[in-house]
Amino acid sequence: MTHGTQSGTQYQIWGRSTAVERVCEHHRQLTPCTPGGATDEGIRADMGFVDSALDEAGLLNPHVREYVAHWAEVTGAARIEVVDAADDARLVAEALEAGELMPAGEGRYYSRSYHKDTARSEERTIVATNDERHRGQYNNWRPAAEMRELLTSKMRGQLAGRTMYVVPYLMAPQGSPLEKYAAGVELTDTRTVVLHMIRMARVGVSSINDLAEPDSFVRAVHVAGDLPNLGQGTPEDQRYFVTIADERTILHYGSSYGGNALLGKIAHGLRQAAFDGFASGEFLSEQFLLLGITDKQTGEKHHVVGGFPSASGKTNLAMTLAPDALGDRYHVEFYGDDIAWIWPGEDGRLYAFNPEGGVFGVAKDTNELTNPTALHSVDEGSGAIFTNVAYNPDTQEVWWEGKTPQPPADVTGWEDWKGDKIADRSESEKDAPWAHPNSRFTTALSQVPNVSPAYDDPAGVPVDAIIFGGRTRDREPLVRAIHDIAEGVYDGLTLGAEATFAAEGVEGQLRYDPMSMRPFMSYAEADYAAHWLKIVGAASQPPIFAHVNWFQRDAEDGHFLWPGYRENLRALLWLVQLKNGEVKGQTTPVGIIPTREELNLEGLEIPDADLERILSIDNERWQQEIGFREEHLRQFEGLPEEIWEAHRRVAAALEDDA
Ligand code: OXD
Ligand code: MN
Repeated sequence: MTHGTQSGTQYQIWGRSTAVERVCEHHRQLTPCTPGGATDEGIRADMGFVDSALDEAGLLNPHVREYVAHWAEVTGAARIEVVDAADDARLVAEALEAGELMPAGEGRYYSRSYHKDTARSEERTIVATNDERHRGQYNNWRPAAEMRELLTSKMRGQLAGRTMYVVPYLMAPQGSPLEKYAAGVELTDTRTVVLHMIRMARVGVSSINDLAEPDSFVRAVHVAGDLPNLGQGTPEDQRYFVTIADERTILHYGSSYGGNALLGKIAHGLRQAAFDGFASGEFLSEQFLLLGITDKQTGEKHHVVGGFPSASGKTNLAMTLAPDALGDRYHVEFYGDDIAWIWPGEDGRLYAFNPEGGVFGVAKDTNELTNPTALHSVDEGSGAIFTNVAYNPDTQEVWWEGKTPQPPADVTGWEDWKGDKIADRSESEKDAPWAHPNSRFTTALSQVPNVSPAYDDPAGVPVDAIIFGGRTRDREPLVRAIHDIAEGVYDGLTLGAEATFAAEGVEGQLRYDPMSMRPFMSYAEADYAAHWLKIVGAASQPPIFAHVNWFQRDAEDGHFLWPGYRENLRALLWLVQLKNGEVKGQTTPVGIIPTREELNLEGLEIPDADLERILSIDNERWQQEIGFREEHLRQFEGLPEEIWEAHRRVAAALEDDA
């Protein structure tokens, strides 16, 4: 493997690309076959074009070859192109030429998705297996055979006359102990999906040629379909996003956006990997950030992983810098903002790495205050791709809500995320957002200014703390730490965020999102809880657990009681000190919280009353919460007794303390 630089971006280079067309030999012409132009026998005879493409690319793995040939035949692809990260510049040039990308300054690009294809769709996402015991509350379980047949019929013939890109990838640093779960081959009909995969994974044939178990790779097929005619969100919705977990096959039909289409990320990196981790008993795959904190005075380094439901600040925390006042002493390093694979190491500690190669971050509200690191990771020359933000083709600038307090004053040239001119908006349209709320930036990890030099280390890093953080306007203190493993896992299972509007739920009740994995659960929640107990329990030096909350508000005027953003590091520093036995904290029924004196507030002004509130426990609200939790956990039949015991211990401690 070598490294190459394109427009200032470093990509890992694994090999060469190749494209070979299906040639209609029975017509003796060197043109791609057209739909309906050949008999079945003719098509089969013509499948030699697949072999030629794979030969030319040096793709030797016989199982991969068979898989590619199978889906080339099903989809009727006219042309096969095997992709390597080194193809990026050429593919970008082709996408610019085709209008799929537009330039957004030097070495940066802009794209729009179909306007009804802008987010993951949880209702259309299914985990299928051959065993109904995998049915859970959240995974929309269906039988494997039924889904394979349905998806095959949807994909049949869809690539007639078109290219099928073959994207071999690795969701792990090369050489990691979990490599056997990391290899995959995405087949896709969409060039911008290929460009995203190059940024989000390690792409090239060497990732699948030299597998210790050559048949151990994820088969991931993506067909976008006819986007304007898929009935998105209607009773006739045609979209299906299916992971057949026990066959390690992913079949996604009907989208070209984000996790629906970049199959290495969520479908493989989370759903499939979570299932593999459970089935093998070897690891956890979680929607977690991963960061490192170095104390420059002592040289000690600690690593934190953590799960946060959407809109609870996960990416901002993952990419945080130390607050200015503490910057001389502490350095924070970024490893990952969305996925961590976690396993027990031989030394008795838990280890983790980020399986992704890039960041697919939400653009909205990203600015110099909330996340300067993210902003600089998409600087000119970064190779970043923006999707569905606002765009000015005259100046090649991009903008999204919250990038600056106000949108550009001079609207000349500006277009909203759908491509409509801002200047042409009618009075009733003028307050509509310029960017889609789920607009994104995609950039390689290597572009993040404070990325750890060890981000690509296959050995991973030892985990000192596992944190969960929701968005809760009252009740949850700034940080509460939990030493007991079962209580920690129980806390993760009861993680949630407040419904955004009271109308979405009962006031003060959370939308529970266990471990922030609700949309990615691939097997039954009771087994998931047991697997967590097993993996963390296997560590003789387990990490400390904690729950954090940056979002408590004043009951009267609603102001946030804690300033958030970079200041959040102060809560993590206290947690690390607690783990190291340097502070004791105060014990409460729901965990250990810092005393005022223990929290490092150097350089931070915060009113006494606010501090008091975020460092105390509201027993009455907690007792109400215990009732909600009980209802939530009851859905999971067969939940391990340790989890129920933890629940009863916390409930009894609250009663005693009332
Ligand atoms: C998500 C993502 O949808 O990370 O959670 O893209
Ligand atoms: Mn995510």
